[in-house]
Amino acid sequence: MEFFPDIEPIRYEGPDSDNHLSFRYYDENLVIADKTMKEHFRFAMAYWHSMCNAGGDPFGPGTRIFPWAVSSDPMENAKARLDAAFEFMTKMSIPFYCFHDRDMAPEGNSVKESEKNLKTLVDLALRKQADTGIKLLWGTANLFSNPRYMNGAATNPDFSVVCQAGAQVKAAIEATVALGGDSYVFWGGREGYSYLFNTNTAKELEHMGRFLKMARDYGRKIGFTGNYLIEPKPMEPSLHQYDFDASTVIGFLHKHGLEKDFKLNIESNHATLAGHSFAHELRFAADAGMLGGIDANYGEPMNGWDTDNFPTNLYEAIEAMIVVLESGGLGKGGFNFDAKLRRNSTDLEDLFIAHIAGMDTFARGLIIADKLVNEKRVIDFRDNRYLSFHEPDAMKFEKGELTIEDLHALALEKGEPELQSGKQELIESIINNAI
Ligand code: XLS
Ligand code: NI
Ligand code: NI
Repeated sequence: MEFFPDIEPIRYEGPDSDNHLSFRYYDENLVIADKTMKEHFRFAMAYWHSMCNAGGDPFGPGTRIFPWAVSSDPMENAKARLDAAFEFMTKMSIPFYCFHDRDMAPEGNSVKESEKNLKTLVDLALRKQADTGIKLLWGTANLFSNPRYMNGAATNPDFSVVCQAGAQVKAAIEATVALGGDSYVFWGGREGYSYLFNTNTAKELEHMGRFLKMARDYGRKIGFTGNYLIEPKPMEPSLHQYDFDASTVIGFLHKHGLEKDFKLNIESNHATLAGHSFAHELRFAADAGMLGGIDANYGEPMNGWDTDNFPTNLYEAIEAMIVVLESGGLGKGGFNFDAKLRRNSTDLEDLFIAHIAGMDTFARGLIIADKLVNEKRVIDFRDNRYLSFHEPDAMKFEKGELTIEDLHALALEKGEPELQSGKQELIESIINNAI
Protein backbone atom coordinates (compact mmCIF):
# COMPACT_ATOMS: atom_id res chain seq x y z
CA MET A 1 0.00 0.00 0.00
CA GLU A 2 1.14 3.55 -0.76
CA PHE A 3 0.60 6.02 2.05
CA PHE A 4 1.49 9.24 0.26
CA PRO A 5 0.08 8.57 -3.23
CA ASP A 6 -0.28 12.26 -4.12
CA ILE A 7 3.32 13.13 -3.39
CA GLU A 8 6.05 12.72 -5.99
CA PRO A 9 9.69 12.31 -4.94
CA ILE A 10 11.01 15.67 -3.78
CA ARG A 11 13.68 17.14 -6.06
CA TYR A 12 16.09 20.03 -5.96
CA GLU A 13 14.66 22.84 -8.08
CA GLY A 14 16.70 25.82 -6.90
CA PRO A 15 15.84 29.00 -4.97
CA ASP A 16 13.50 30.38 -7.64
CA SER A 17 11.15 27.41 -7.69
CA ASP A 18 7.58 28.13 -6.62
CA ASN A 19 6.89 24.44 -6.00
CA HIS A 20 6.49 24.12 -2.23
CA LEU A 21 7.28 20.41 -2.55
CA SER A 22 10.82 20.93 -3.84
CA PHE A 23 14.22 21.74 -2.35
CA ARG A 24 15.46 25.29 -2.94
CA TYR A 25 18.89 24.89 -1.31
CA TYR A 26 19.39 21.24 -0.39
CA ASP A 27 21.08 19.76 -3.44
CA GLU A 28 22.38 16.43 -2.19
CA ASN A 29 25.12 16.18 -4.82
CA LEU A 30 26.45 19.73 -4.48
CA VAL A 31 30.02 19.69 -3.17
CA ILE A 32 30.88 22.23 -0.47
CA ALA A 33 34.09 22.10 1.53
CA ASP A 34 35.13 18.81 -0.13
CA LYS A 35 31.95 16.88 0.65
CA THR A 36 28.52 16.61 -0.88
CA MET A 37 25.62 18.06 1.07
CA LYS A 38 24.39 14.52 1.55
CA GLU A 39 27.68 13.59 3.23
CA HIS A 40 27.81 16.73 5.38
CA PHE A 41 24.39 16.27 6.89
CA ARG A 42 23.53 12.58 6.87
CA PHE A 43 19.95 13.71 7.57
CA ALA A 44 17.74 11.35 9.51
CA MET A 45 14.02 11.02 10.14
CA ALA A 46 13.00 10.65 13.79
CA TYR A 47 10.59 7.72 13.87
CA TRP A 48 8.83 8.88 17.03
CA HIS A 49 7.80 12.34 15.90
CA SER A 50 7.20 11.68 12.23
CA MET A 51 5.52 8.29 12.37
CA CYS A 52 4.10 7.99 15.91
CA ASN A 53 3.17 11.47 17.09
CA ALA A 54 -0.33 12.40 15.95
CA GLY A 55 -0.18 15.71 17.80
CA GLY A 56 -1.63 14.92 21.21
CA ASP A 57 -0.77 17.30 24.05
CA PRO A 58 -1.84 17.58 27.73
CA PHE A 59 -4.95 19.47 26.61
CA GLY A 60 -6.27 17.25 23.87
CA PRO A 61 -5.78 14.20 21.69
CA GLY A 62 -3.90 13.91 18.42
CA THR A 63 -5.21 15.78 15.40
CA ARG A 64 -3.48 13.96 12.55
CA ILE A 65 -5.05 10.88 11.01
CA PHE A 66 -2.29 8.40 10.20
CA PRO A 67 -3.38 5.95 7.52
CA TRP A 68 -0.78 3.55 8.93
CA ALA A 69 -2.45 3.44 12.37
CA VAL A 70 -5.92 2.09 11.61
CA SER A 71 -5.72 -1.54 12.78
CA SER A 72 -6.74 -2.71 16.25
CA ASP A 73 -3.66 -4.97 16.25
CA PRO A 74 -0.58 -3.02 17.37
CA MET A 75 1.76 -5.36 15.44
CA GLU A 76 -0.17 -4.75 12.22
CA ASN A 77 0.09 -1.02 12.82
CA ALA A 78 3.83 -1.34 13.46
CA LYS A 79 4.30 -3.08 10.11
CA ALA A 80 2.24 -0.47 8.25
CA ARG A 81 4.18 2.28 10.04
CA LEU A 82 7.44 0.77 8.83
CA ASP A 83 6.16 0.79 5.25
CA ALA A 84 5.04 4.41 5.63
CA ALA A 85 8.40 5.41 7.13
CA PHE A 86 10.41 3.97 4.25
CA GLU A 87 8.05 5.41 1.64
CA PHE A 88 8.38 8.83 3.27
CA MET A 89 12.18 8.71 3.51
CA THR A 90 12.51 7.44 -0.04
CA LYS A 91 10.33 10.25 -1.42
CA MET A 92 12.29 12.77 0.66
CA SER A 93 15.75 11.34 -0.20
CA ILE A 94 16.45 11.20 3.54
CA PRO A 95 19.27 8.65 3.85
CA PHE A 96 18.97 7.71 7.56
CA TYR A 97 16.51 7.19 10.38
CA CYS A 98 16.58 7.00 14.19
CA PHE A 99 14.22 5.06 16.44
CA HIS A 100 13.36 4.04 19.99
CA ASP A 101 12.58 0.35 20.44
CA ARG A 102 8.95 1.19 21.22
CA ASP A 103 8.51 3.38 18.14
CA MET A 104 9.29 0.49 15.89
CA ALA A 105 7.53 -2.32 17.76
CA PRO A 106 4.91 -2.28 20.52
CA GLU A 107 5.83 -3.29 24.05
CA GLY A 108 4.52 -6.76 24.91
CA ASN A 109 3.21 -8.15 28.19
CA SER A 110 6.62 -9.48 29.21
CA VAL A 111 10.30 -8.90 28.48
CA LYS A 112 10.23 -11.94 26.20
CA GLU A 113 7.20 -10.76 24.23
CA SER A 114 8.66 -7.26 23.80
CA GLU A 115 11.90 -8.79 22.51
CA LYS A 116 9.99 -10.96 20.06
CA ASN A 117 7.98 -7.99 18.73
CA LEU A 118 11.13 -5.96 18.23
CA LYS A 119 12.92 -8.83 16.52
CA THR A 120 10.02 -9.27 14.08
CA LEU A 121 10.13 -5.59 13.09
CA VAL A 122 13.93 -5.48 12.93
CA ASP A 123 13.88 -8.35 10.41
CA LEU A 124 11.36 -6.44 8.30
CA ALA A 125 13.36 -3.21 8.61
CA LEU A 126 16.48 -5.00 7.44
CA ARG A 127 14.71 -5.96 4.24
CA LYS A 128 13.46 -2.39 3.76
CA GLN A 129 17.00 -1.09 4.26
CA ALA A 130 18.32 -3.48 1.63
CA ASP A 131 15.57 -2.48 -0.84
CA THR A 132 15.99 1.28 -0.43
CA GLY A 133 19.60 1.86 0.65
CA ILE A 134 18.33 3.81 3.65
CA LYS A 135 20.40 3.23 6.79
CA LEU A 136 20.09 3.43 10.54
CA LEU A 137 21.83 6.46 12.07
CA TRP A 138 21.08 5.43 15.63
CA GLY A 139 18.87 3.36 17.81
CA THR A 140 17.84 3.92 21.42
CA ALA A 141 15.53 2.56 24.11
CA ASN A 142 12.46 4.32 25.42
CA LEU A 143 13.14 4.25 29.17
CA PHE A 144 10.63 6.95 30.08
CA SER A 145 7.08 6.19 28.87
CA ASN A 146 6.18 3.06 30.80
CA PRO A 147 4.94 3.95 34.33
CA ARG A 148 7.61 1.68 35.85
CA TYR A 149 10.16 4.34 34.87
CA MET A 150 8.40 7.18 36.68
CA ASN A 151 11.35 7.45 39.12
CA GLY A 152 13.99 6.91 36.46
CA ALA A 153 15.50 3.89 34.73
CA ALA A 154 19.19 3.29 35.51
CA THR A 155 18.84 5.77 38.40
CA ASN A 156 15.62 4.29 39.80
CA PRO A 157 15.71 3.68 43.58
CA ASP A 158 14.15 0.24 42.94
CA PHE A 159 16.71 -2.28 41.68
CA SER A 160 14.06 -4.35 39.89
CA VAL A 161 13.32 -1.35 37.66
CA VAL A 162 17.05 -1.05 36.91
CA CYS A 163 16.92 -4.70 35.79
CA GLN A 164 14.01 -3.97 33.43
CA ALA A 165 15.97 -1.05 31.99
CA GLY A 166 18.98 -3.34 31.50
CA ALA A 167 16.88 -5.91 29.63
CA GLN A 168 15.46 -3.21 27.42
CA VAL A 169 18.81 -1.60 26.60
CA LYS A 170 20.33 -5.01 25.85
CA ALA A 171 17.61 -5.69 23.27
CA ALA A 172 17.81 -2.18 21.80
CA ILE A 173 21.60 -2.48 21.34
CA GLU A 174 21.09 -5.86 19.67
CA ALA A 175 18.53 -4.27 17.32
CA THR A 176 20.91 -1.39 16.55
CA VAL A 177 23.74 -3.80 15.77
CA ALA A 178 21.49 -6.00 13.61
CA LEU A 179 20.44 -2.95 11.60
CA GLY A 180 24.01 -1.68 11.22
CA GLY A 181 23.41 1.52 13.18
CA ASP A 182 26.29 4.00 13.33
CA SER A 183 25.57 5.15 16.90
CA TYR A 184 23.57 4.18 19.95
CA VAL A 185 21.97 7.03 21.90
CA PHE A 186 21.19 7.51 25.57
CA TRP A 187 18.86 10.35 26.33
CA GLY A 188 18.27 10.17 30.07
CA GLY A 189 14.48 10.35 29.83
CA ARG A 190 13.76 10.45 33.57
CA GLU A 191 17.32 10.13 34.89
CA GLY A 192 17.23 13.02 37.32
CA TYR A 193 15.00 14.05 40.18
CA SER A 194 11.68 15.69 40.80
CA TYR A 195 12.31 16.31 44.52
CA LEU A 196 15.79 16.73 45.96
CA PHE A 197 14.88 15.66 49.50
CA ASN A 198 13.67 12.17 48.58
CA THR A 199 16.62 11.53 46.26
CA ASN A 200 20.13 10.20 46.89
CA THR A 201 21.78 12.00 43.98
CA ALA A 202 25.28 10.60 44.64
CA LYS A 203 24.01 7.02 44.58
CA GLU A 204 21.89 7.57 41.49
CA LEU A 205 24.79 9.08 39.54
CA GLU A 206 27.01 6.14 40.53
CA HIS A 207 24.33 3.78 39.28
CA MET A 208 24.08 5.67 36.01
CA GLY A 209 27.84 5.37 35.44
CA ARG A 210 27.76 1.66 36.30
CA PHE A 211 24.81 1.04 33.96
CA LEU A 212 26.44 2.85 31.03
CA LYS A 213 29.62 0.79 31.45
CA MET A 214 27.59 -2.42 31.34
CA ALA A 215 25.76 -1.26 28.20
CA ARG A 216 29.03 -0.22 26.55
CA ASP A 217 30.70 -3.54 27.33
CA TYR A 218 27.77 -5.56 26.02
CA GLY A 219 27.66 -3.59 22.75
CA ARG A 220 31.39 -4.05 22.21
CA LYS A 221 31.03 -7.77 23.01
CA ILE A 222 28.43 -8.27 20.28
CA GLY A 223 30.39 -6.29 17.71
CA PHE A 224 29.12 -2.71 17.97
CA THR A 225 31.96 -0.47 16.77
CA GLY A 226 30.06 2.82 16.56
CA ASN A 227 29.78 5.67 19.03
CA TYR A 228 27.67 5.72 22.12
CA LEU A 229 26.07 9.13 22.42
CA ILE A 230 24.61 10.93 25.41
CA GLU A 231 22.06 13.61 24.64
CA PRO A 232 22.16 16.38 27.25
CA LYS A 233 18.96 18.02 28.44
CA PRO A 234 18.58 20.09 31.62
CA MET A 235 14.94 19.48 32.59
CA GLU A 236 11.67 18.00 31.37
CA PRO A 237 10.29 15.54 32.16
CA SER A 238 12.20 15.62 35.47
CA LEU A 239 12.64 18.88 37.32
CA HIS A 240 16.38 18.34 37.04
CA GLN A 241 17.98 15.97 34.53
CA TYR A 242 21.45 14.68 35.43
CA ASP A 243 22.71 15.11 31.82
CA PHE A 244 22.14 18.85 32.22
CA ASP A 245 24.31 20.21 29.42
CA ALA A 246 27.42 19.39 27.38
CA SER A 247 29.88 20.46 30.08
CA THR A 248 28.13 18.42 32.76
CA VAL A 249 28.07 15.32 30.57
CA ILE A 250 31.73 15.69 29.54
CA GLY A 251 32.74 15.85 33.21
CA PHE A 252 30.56 12.83 34.03
CA LEU A 253 32.02 10.76 31.17
CA HIS A 254 35.58 11.48 32.31
CA LYS A 255 34.78 10.70 35.92
CA HIS A 256 33.42 7.29 34.94
CA GLY A 257 36.09 6.39 32.39
CA LEU A 258 33.61 6.49 29.52
CA GLU A 259 35.26 9.25 27.50
CA LYS A 260 36.77 6.96 24.86
CA ASP A 261 33.51 5.30 23.84
CA PHE A 262 30.99 8.08 24.36
CA LYS A 263 30.35 11.30 22.51
CA LEU A 264 27.49 13.81 22.65
CA ASN A 265 24.34 14.22 20.62
CA ILE A 266 23.53 17.93 20.82
CA GLU A 267 19.94 19.10 20.44
CA SER A 268 19.22 22.74 19.72
CA ASN A 269 16.12 22.99 21.90
CA HIS A 270 17.89 21.30 24.83
CA ALA A 271 20.71 23.83 24.54
CA THR A 272 18.36 26.77 24.88
CA LEU A 273 16.51 25.08 27.78
CA ALA A 274 19.90 24.95 29.54
CA GLY A 275 20.34 28.68 28.98
CA HIS A 276 22.91 28.17 26.22
CA SER A 277 22.86 28.74 22.50
CA PHE A 278 22.90 25.77 20.12
CA ALA A 279 26.34 26.90 18.92
CA HIS A 280 27.63 27.01 22.51
CA GLU A 281 26.72 23.38 23.13
CA LEU A 282 28.20 22.33 19.79
CA ARG A 283 31.39 24.22 20.53
CA PHE A 284 31.86 22.73 23.99
CA ALA A 285 31.25 19.21 22.67
CA ALA A 286 33.63 19.79 19.74
CA ASP A 287 36.32 21.30 22.01
CA ALA A 288 36.25 18.07 24.02
CA GLY A 289 36.54 16.01 20.83
CA MET A 290 33.08 14.67 21.60
CA LEU A 291 30.73 16.08 18.99
CA GLY A 292 29.01 12.90 17.83
CA GLY A 293 25.66 13.98 16.42
CA ILE A 294 22.94 16.60 16.25
CA ASP A 295 19.24 16.54 16.99
CA ALA A 296 18.11 19.26 14.64
CA ASN A 297 15.14 21.26 15.84
CA TYR A 298 14.32 24.72 17.15
CA GLY A 299 12.83 25.87 20.44
CA GLU A 300 10.30 28.68 20.69
CA PRO A 301 12.36 31.37 22.42
CA MET A 302 9.33 32.75 24.28
CA ASN A 303 8.58 29.77 26.51
CA GLY A 304 10.52 27.37 28.65
CA TRP A 305 9.87 23.90 27.34
CA ASP A 306 10.94 21.53 24.61
CA THR A 307 8.75 22.64 21.70
CA ASP A 308 10.78 20.65 19.13
CA ASN A 309 9.84 22.85 16.17
CA PHE A 310 11.31 22.03 12.80
CA PRO A 311 14.54 24.03 12.45
CA THR A 312 13.75 27.06 10.30
CA ASN A 313 15.93 29.61 12.07
CA LEU A 314 18.56 30.45 9.48
CA TYR A 315 20.81 32.43 11.81
CA GLU A 316 21.00 29.55 14.28
CA ALA A 317 21.79 27.16 11.42
CA ILE A 318 24.64 29.39 10.20
CA GLU A 319 26.18 29.55 13.66
CA ALA A 320 25.83 25.79 14.04
CA MET A 321 27.41 25.10 10.66
CA ILE A 322 30.38 27.36 11.43
CA VAL A 323 31.15 25.18 14.43
CA VAL A 324 30.51 21.94 12.55
CA LEU A 325 32.77 22.96 9.65
CA GLU A 326 35.51 24.20 11.95
CA SER A 327 35.47 20.98 13.94
CA GLY A 328 35.77 18.78 10.87
CA GLY A 329 32.19 17.48 10.72
CA LEU A 330 30.24 14.85 12.58
CA GLY A 331 32.01 11.69 11.41
CA LYS A 332 29.64 8.79 11.95
CA GLY A 333 27.01 11.17 13.29
CA GLY A 334 24.31 13.02 11.42
CA PHE A 335 21.47 15.52 11.67
CA ASN A 336 18.37 13.86 13.08
CA PHE A 337 15.12 15.81 12.79
CA ASP A 338 13.99 15.44 16.39
CA ALA A 339 11.16 17.80 15.51
CA LYS A 340 7.41 17.62 15.41
CA LEU A 341 4.70 19.27 13.38
CA ARG A 342 2.60 21.84 15.19
CA ARG A 343 -0.66 20.32 16.44
CA ASN A 344 -2.66 22.24 13.86
CA SER A 345 -0.46 21.16 10.93
CA THR A 346 -2.81 18.39 9.91
CA ASP A 347 -2.27 17.78 6.19
CA LEU A 348 -0.22 14.70 5.29
CA GLU A 349 1.96 16.88 3.06
CA ASP A 350 2.93 19.00 6.09
CA LEU A 351 5.38 16.28 7.11
CA PHE A 352 7.16 16.73 3.78
CA ILE A 353 7.02 20.52 3.90
CA ALA A 354 8.49 20.55 7.41
CA HIS A 355 11.42 18.31 6.51
CA ILE A 356 12.07 20.27 3.31
CA ALA A 357 12.11 23.48 5.37
CA GLY A 358 14.58 21.97 7.82
CA MET A 359 16.88 20.57 5.14
CA ASP A 360 16.83 23.81 3.16
CA THR A 361 17.58 25.83 6.29
CA PHE A 362 20.67 23.77 7.10
CA ALA A 363 21.76 23.66 3.45
CA ARG A 364 21.64 27.45 3.33
CA GLY A 365 23.37 27.60 6.69
CA LEU A 366 26.15 25.41 5.28
CA ILE A 367 26.59 27.55 2.16
CA ILE A 368 26.84 30.75 4.21
CA ALA A 369 29.01 29.22 6.93
CA ASP A 370 31.41 27.85 4.33
CA LYS A 371 31.73 31.33 2.83
CA LEU A 372 32.47 32.81 6.26
CA VAL A 373 34.97 30.11 7.18
CA ASN A 374 36.75 30.57 3.83
CA GLU A 375 37.01 34.34 3.94
CA LYS A 376 38.42 33.81 7.43
CA ARG A 377 37.54 37.29 8.67
CA VAL A 378 35.48 36.03 11.59
CA ILE A 379 38.00 33.34 12.40
CA ASP A 380 40.93 35.73 12.10
CA PHE A 381 39.30 38.15 14.53
CA ARG A 382 39.04 35.36 17.04
CA ASP A 383 42.52 33.98 16.51
CA ASN A 384 44.18 37.39 16.50
CA ARG A 385 42.86 38.10 19.98
CA TYR A 386 45.32 35.47 21.22
CA LEU A 387 48.40 36.68 19.33
CA SER A 388 50.10 37.65 22.59
CA PHE A 389 50.37 33.94 23.37
CA HIS A 390 52.95 33.61 20.60
CA GLU A 391 55.44 35.52 22.77
CA PRO A 392 58.13 33.35 24.43
CA ASP A 393 57.00 34.01 28.02
CA ALA A 394 53.38 33.26 27.10
CA MET A 395 54.44 30.03 25.43
CA LYS A 396 56.22 29.04 28.63
CA PHE A 397 53.00 29.83 30.53
CA GLU A 398 51.02 27.52 28.25
CA LYS A 399 53.54 24.73 28.73
CA GLY A 400 53.32 25.04 32.50
CA GLU A 401 56.86 26.40 32.85
CA LEU A 402 55.97 29.59 34.75
CA THR A 403 55.04 30.14 38.38
CA ILE A 404 52.70 32.75 39.79
CA GLU A 405 55.84 34.56 41.01
CA ASP A 406 56.99 34.72 37.37
CA LEU A 407 53.64 36.30 36.43
CA HIS A 408 54.21 38.83 39.19
CA ALA A 409 57.65 39.72 37.85
CA LEU A 410 56.30 39.98 34.28
CA ALA A 411 53.43 42.20 35.43
CA LEU A 412 55.96 44.61 36.94
CA GLU A 413 58.06 44.56 33.79
CA LYS A 414 55.21 44.86 31.24
CA GLY A 415 53.14 47.51 33.06
CA GLU A 416 49.47 48.26 32.40
CA PRO A 417 48.03 46.38 29.37
CA GLU A 418 46.48 48.28 26.47
CA LEU A 419 42.73 47.67 26.02
CA GLN A 420 41.90 45.39 23.07
CA SER A 421 38.45 45.60 21.49
CA GLY A 422 36.48 42.35 21.14
CA LYS A 423 34.80 43.68 17.95
CA GLN A 424 31.54 41.81 18.57
CA GLU A 425 29.29 44.17 16.58
CA LEU A 426 31.67 44.04 13.64
CA ILE A 427 31.62 40.24 13.59
CA GLU A 428 27.83 40.20 13.91
CA SER A 429 27.53 42.45 10.88
CA ILE A 430 30.03 40.38 8.86
CA ILE A 431 27.80 37.37 9.49
CA ASN A 432 24.66 39.33 8.54
CA ASN A 433 26.28 40.64 5.39
CA ALA A 434 27.17 37.12 4.28
CA ILE A 435 23.48 36.19 4.13
C1 XLS B 1 13.61 14.32 24.20
C2 XLS B 1 14.74 13.81 23.43
C3 XLS B 1 14.48 12.48 22.74
C4 XLS B 1 15.80 11.86 22.32
C5 XLS B 1 15.70 10.41 22.02
O1 XLS B 1 13.58 15.46 24.62
O2 XLS B 1 15.16 14.79 22.52
O3 XLS B 1 13.61 12.65 21.67
O4 XLS B 1 16.32 12.51 21.22
O5 XLS B 1 15.31 9.67 23.13
NI1 NI C 1 16.46 14.57 20.95
NI1 NI D 1 14.12 17.02 22.81
